[in-house]
Amino acid sequence: MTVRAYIGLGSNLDAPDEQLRSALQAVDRIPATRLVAASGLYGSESLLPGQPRYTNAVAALDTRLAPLALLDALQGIENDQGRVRKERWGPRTLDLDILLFGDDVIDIPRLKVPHYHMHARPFVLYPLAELVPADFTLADGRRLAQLLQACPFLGLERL
Ligand code: PH2
Ligand code: MG
Ligand code: MG
Repeated sequence: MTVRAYIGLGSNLDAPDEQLRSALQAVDRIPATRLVAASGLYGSESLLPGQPRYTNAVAALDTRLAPLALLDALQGIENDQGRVRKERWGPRTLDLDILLFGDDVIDIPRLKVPHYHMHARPFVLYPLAELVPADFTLADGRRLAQLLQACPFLGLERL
């Protein structure tokens, strides 16, 4: 069974735009997984003050992996691209988050889908909106168009 998943990409260290471009190629090489589409790149301030600006994007992929197998593969790519885990929300060369996994709602310690904070993050919602129909609804029933209206804009810039 193939599932359409959406992942959020983010970087604010070591040439963020390049980090995202190589991550997209690496995602397409995950076994049993195909990169279907990628949004443009977006720039914005970090939610945490005093950190470098972020570049973000969203990708659609089709995968036959189970959610945790996909998560393992994404964390492998984060590690390959030099991710060092120190403080929570610290600056990072690459962050790959599973936003949506088909219609699954997942709530286990390692993985929450739909992604916990996506409804309030313009750097997730605007790129996602490039990839889905206007009437798109998240697995938990929330409509993307309504989330976009309620979301702060935070000076998001399409690069
Ligand atoms: N990710 C964070 C914290 N702050 N800010 C922006 N602009 N983009 C991010 O991806 C981001 C952030 C932790 O995941
Ligand atoms: Mg993450
Ligand atoms: Mg994140």
